[in-house]
Amino acid sequence: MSKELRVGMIGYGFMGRAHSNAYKRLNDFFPVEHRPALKAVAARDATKAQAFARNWGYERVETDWKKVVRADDIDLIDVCAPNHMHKDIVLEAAKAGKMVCCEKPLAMNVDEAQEMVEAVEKAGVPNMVWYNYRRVPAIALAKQIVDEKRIGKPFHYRATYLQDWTIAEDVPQGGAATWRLDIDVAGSGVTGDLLAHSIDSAMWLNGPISRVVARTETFVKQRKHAVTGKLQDVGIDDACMFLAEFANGSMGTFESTRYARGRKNFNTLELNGADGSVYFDLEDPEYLHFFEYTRQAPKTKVESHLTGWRKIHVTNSEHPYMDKYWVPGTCIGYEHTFLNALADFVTGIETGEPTQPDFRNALQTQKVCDAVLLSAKTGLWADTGAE
Ligand code: SOE
Repeated sequence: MSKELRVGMIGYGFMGRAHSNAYKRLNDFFPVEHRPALKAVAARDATKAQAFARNWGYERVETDWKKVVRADDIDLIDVCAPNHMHKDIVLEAAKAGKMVCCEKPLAMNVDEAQEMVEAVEKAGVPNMVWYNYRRVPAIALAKQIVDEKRIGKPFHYRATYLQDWTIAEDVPQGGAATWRLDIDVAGSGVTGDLLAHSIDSAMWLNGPISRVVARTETFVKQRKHAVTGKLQDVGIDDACMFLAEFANGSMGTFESTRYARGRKNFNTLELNGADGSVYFDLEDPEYLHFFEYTRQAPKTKVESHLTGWRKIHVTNSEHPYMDKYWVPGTCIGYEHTFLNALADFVTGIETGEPTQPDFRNALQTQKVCDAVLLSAKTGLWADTGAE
């Protein structure tokens, strides 16, 4: 028997589209009981919200998000509004007993995130943060390989997340399209927007990050504000690099910028252990690179001329999520990472086994982000407190 999952979407930008696509396609690919129904979208700009609602099939539009959050015909609130609104929407949604799926980063800072965790846990409502890259089949396969203990004792973790869209000095800050450059709306720059993804993947694959030391840079010091038209100081980090110590004793390097000319969404990770390594590059998304070190029994002829990296085409039905899609050798795309995340979330509701990353798990990423920003200010190592 199917059950309706009545969705209220807050926000309608890039992520609103990515999530809406997931709701619409869920039952085409995944055998879950719940059937999403796109009930309402809330956004301040009624004209744009109406166009969005028409396009994606939402039944109604509200300009006050509280009306959607409190509506009786909504089960799940999806928070796609800019970061500075996450906390208020989540607290209200928890109060109304709604399930909540929130875009990353969970909050502007740890204090907010902590409050949000307490709210959803007290309300007992299912919750998830859309760290979608965990749901790239190749990254999920990396996790499987780690869990199968094929990497052995880990030594190094290496992540890069590079873009180039803010190099021009006339890109404004603030407003609908460029709020990610406005410190009051985004909370931080590349640390919360891009490194948060890298940190989430890193801790999923390699466990908690205990300490960091960071350096950030703001290359363009002042930008016009898209709403006021005034030239204002830029408060966000345009680039950030940090060193990390993991609780398991391994070391990490993380680099992120929006000033890497030619890099559009270059998201890579590598983990090196005593028995093997994995490497992933989002510009080659259906592949996982795996090196397996084979110990030779004494007196066995070592065929070292045949060792090397395996480039695994992660499209077989035995690979994570891939049995839900096409035949082996055919690939899926960016949008499917959200579909996979939603399927996991709904499965979690149906089995009672909470899907990760939930808010408590995403709080750990927030702790690392805050420690990175603190260390960049003080120039000193900072403990993260992440578990
Ligand atoms: C920023 O440009 C951005 O859209 C991030 O906000 C997303 O989380 C990332 O996946 C793609 O880049």
